Amino acid sequence: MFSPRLLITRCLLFLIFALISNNHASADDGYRLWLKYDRISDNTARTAYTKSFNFIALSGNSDILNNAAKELQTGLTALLGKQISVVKTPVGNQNGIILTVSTSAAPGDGYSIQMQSGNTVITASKDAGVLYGSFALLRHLQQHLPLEKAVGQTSPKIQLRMLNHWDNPEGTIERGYAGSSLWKWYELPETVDPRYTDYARANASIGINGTVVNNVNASARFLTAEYLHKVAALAGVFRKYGIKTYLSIHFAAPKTLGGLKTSDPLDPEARKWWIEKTKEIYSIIPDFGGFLVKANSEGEPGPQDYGRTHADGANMLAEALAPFNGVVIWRAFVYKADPNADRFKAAYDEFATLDGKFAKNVIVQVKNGPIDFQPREPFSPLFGNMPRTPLGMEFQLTQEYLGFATHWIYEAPLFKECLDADTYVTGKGSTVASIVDGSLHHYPLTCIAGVANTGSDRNWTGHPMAQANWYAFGRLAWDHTLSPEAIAREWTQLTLTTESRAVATIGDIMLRSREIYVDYNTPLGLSRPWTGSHYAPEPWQNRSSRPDWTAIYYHRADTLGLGFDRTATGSNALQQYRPEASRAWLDAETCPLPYLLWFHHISWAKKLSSGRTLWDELCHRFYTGADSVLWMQKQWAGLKTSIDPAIHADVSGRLAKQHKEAIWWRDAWVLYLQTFSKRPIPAIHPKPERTLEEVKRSVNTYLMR
Ligand code: GCW
Repeated sequence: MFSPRLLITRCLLFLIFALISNNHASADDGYRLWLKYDRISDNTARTAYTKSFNFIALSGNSDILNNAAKELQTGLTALLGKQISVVKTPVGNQNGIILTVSTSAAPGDGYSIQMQSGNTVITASKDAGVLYGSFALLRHLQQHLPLEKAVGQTSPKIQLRMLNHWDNPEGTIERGYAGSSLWKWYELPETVDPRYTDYARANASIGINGTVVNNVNASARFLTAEYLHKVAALAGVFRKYGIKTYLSIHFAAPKTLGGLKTSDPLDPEARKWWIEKTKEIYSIIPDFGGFLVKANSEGEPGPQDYGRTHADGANMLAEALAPFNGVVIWRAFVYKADPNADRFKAAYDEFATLDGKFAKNVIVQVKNGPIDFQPREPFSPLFGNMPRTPLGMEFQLTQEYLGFATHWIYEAPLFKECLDADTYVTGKGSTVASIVDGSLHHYPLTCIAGVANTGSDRNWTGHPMAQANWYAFGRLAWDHTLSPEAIAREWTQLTLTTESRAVATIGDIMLRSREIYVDYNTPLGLSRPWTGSHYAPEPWQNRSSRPDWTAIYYHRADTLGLGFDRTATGSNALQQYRPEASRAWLDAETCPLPYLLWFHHISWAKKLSSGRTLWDELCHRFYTGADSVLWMQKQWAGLKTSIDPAIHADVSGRLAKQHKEAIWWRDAWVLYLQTFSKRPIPAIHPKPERTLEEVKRSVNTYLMR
């Protein structure tokens, strides 16, 4: 029987359901990253934009320009909910977007956005600049900012803004935590996954213009014709978004692949082999970018196998690449198995004396810190000490030592800390950033690389919040003066929500996340590499084929105290810095606490500037760090109504695991260090619920998985 009441109830239920589902159209799987283009809910902003964008005028014709127009069209149509067409010339006196290329525009890859006679004009001197400007405009609109505020001009401070993928031919990723490789080598080149286009869009949207597709622990297989054609298929997608493709090479390829007797960089046959191979590469990938090289590092072959230097090796490759304007990016990540050496000093010792000996098209790529992507490191002393050799920066986006894809760490503060550090090489203000962007030493080539955190996981980075690290890297590569706060806000608005309360809360969590992690993982300047998984701290690891592959090598805990003496009474690594840069670090009394154990062996009972003894301060940090994850959880829980439910649940789960592990990691350190300090855990902290042996066992069980 027809019942009007039932009908009304049903209608109401339907309306409620429609409202809910419209709010979160469908569960968000994170695939769209920061390029969501959800319809703008702010009516005032949307109405204003709607009036301003009636067409997109593009007179030029190239893949990159067409992609710029296409992106604007897709983005605007979705953001405004109205169809906008791409035309050759502006339509009458209607307002629209005009895309133009002009030689007098912003230098390099830069662009300008101007308002002219009601039109929004994006001008650049290169097609890629127009693409970057188009993404910038979309970014602006996604934040619902007044259109006039988009006006301005910007050029990137660094020329080569690259991702380094540590992807292997069989589809695994070294230190990758978001699934397997994005590159489906088996299917390529016949099948080209549309995801490659989305990867390129994401990169172009933040100004990344280069990608090294394979692991620096390189397989020579990538240099075979078979693989070069696969790589060419990727390059074919990437170039349409202004991205050049590079390869990591295996230094011994002349021998292993070419069948030569030697790969000696001074051997004419080996040189010829590279010249021929490079010609072949350019015949297949005409705009190939160049080679990234890990040589004489962690067992990789290199010029030192033949008694030659890094410069000899790099210059051989540079010679082959020069006719094509290709570059060699030679990594400075080296250290020998010398039990008496300090790994901290290795890169400087091997490279500083080679300054000025590299060919013009060589960049030496230096990790931000002297050891290895630790949660906090002082800046590498190589920065500033090679004024005649372009030095590139290598950051790590994949969280090898930062809790993989489980722990939420926003890395922009870590990147900034290093970029803003003052080397004092030419006096105050000689920041690492001014070296990397070439302004201090007038480098002709400049480069910044991020070891990618992407993989085949639907949301690209495993942890939904780790997308922010990819994003922040690109934004800082473009402009290292941007603040981590501003980037966090921008990313959150583009990716998660524009609700101001939620944006503020998420920003707060992001900005504190790295410090919290440092506290429960490596406080006061502890470091923790060893050969293992690099996940949970295992400070007890004392056995390995080489001393610098143990954990005890780094923290140096003993009955007297803790920390690595790098002053004149120890390894004297501090001497590698300018006196003004190392002054505060030299003396344990003045050394800022975050760096204390990097440079000093401190006795357990020593009173620190905090007023606590070393032991009590360590306990304080480990406990506060682990407790602060609870704070992160609470903050996040309060955002339930502002965030897509799927993403909210995903992050909640990861935070719960992070909290559990923070306690476990705290316990691992505290219980282990207590065997040396012999001091009680201050009464204000609860005692660990397990013994050291139990903690060790749980780490082993974890590793067995
Ligand atoms: O941090 C270490 C990693 C290795 C990596 C190496 C490097 C690619 O543990 O997995 O190898 O650094 O940067 O070369």
